[in-house]
Amino acid sequence: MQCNCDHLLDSSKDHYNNCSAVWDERKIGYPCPKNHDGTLRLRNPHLRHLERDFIYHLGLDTSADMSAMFGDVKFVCMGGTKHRMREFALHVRQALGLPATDTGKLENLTKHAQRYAMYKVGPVISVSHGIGIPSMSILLQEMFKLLHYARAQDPVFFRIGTSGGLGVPPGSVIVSSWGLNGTLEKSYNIPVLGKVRKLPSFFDERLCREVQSVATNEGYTTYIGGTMAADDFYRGQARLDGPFCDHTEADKMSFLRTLSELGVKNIEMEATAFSAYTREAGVRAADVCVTLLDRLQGDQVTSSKATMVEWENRPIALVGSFIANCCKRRGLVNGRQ
Ligand code: R2B
Ligand code: URA
Repeated sequence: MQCNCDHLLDSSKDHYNNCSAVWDERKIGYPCPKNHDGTLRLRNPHLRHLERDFIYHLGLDTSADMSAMFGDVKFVCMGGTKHRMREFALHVRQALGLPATDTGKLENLTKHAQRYAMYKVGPVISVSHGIGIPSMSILLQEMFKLLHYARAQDPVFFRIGTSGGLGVPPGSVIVSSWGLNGTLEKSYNIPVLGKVRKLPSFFDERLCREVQSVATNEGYTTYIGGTMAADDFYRGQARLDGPFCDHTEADKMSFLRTLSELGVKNIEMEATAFSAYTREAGVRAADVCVTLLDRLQGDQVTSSKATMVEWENRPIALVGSFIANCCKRRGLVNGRQ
């Protein structure tokens, strides 16, 4: 098989994980789902029988001209809140030097669906995913379908978010190398037809390094490290400040130290499913989160609004400048809007 890496930043000679040349070596168990032209092949034969596919939570269906609407998409950036993803879209519009629409407003493309907010600026989609794996993974799967129907080539996915840090100063940025679930496995475990399926939860190493390489790190550090994805903010993250708590401070500290020894740098609520599903789809992805506190020092998020805004801008700026660098290198800045 020939290498079909598209060398986003040329930071190293390693292949991306979804390169056809290395896919089989990685013994994933099924052929590379990426076509040679970089479009996504979905591994679901049932989809062929659908005359029209309703992508319910996005309020779109395949009677629309998906290629005209989304065929030029190269980057999809997801994050928890509608507000943050609107800010990200505005940031990217400026970073890519794209003109504003006549009204200056960004159109939410999910229209009547109301669940998520999705914006498109040039070759970039910015879309909110809510909190936690179920909400994020529905959106992620619908984005795969949308980009498949649109025949978008080699799309790269990002998640920008917040997290609790482990032994790093608050305001640090973590690019996740893998996701760890609540029972300390590097997998996303999902029950299917009454049986638990375990999907490995690793991110693309080369993409992680490329993202870290564009960090300016002005006054803070950008680390690459493991990320625990919990299914809860309180007990599930060993907090002592939830409405229910049946563990002691010593239990909490011992658990957090174990995580730290395993290489976990932060705790959030999506990394396992995000890495596992993007890997299964043959899509490269990076999870970039700022830490709002050091969990070895406490549980409550107490920073001021101004500090929080400044910290939340760090993943926006980092992913924004990664995308701007890639677009510049490839002369991609005059995409449709
Ligand atoms: C980080 O922050 C959210 C919970 O406050 C959740 O989406 C996450 O991963
Ligand atoms: N988000 C989380 O999931 N955990 C934190 O501690 C902070 C933000």
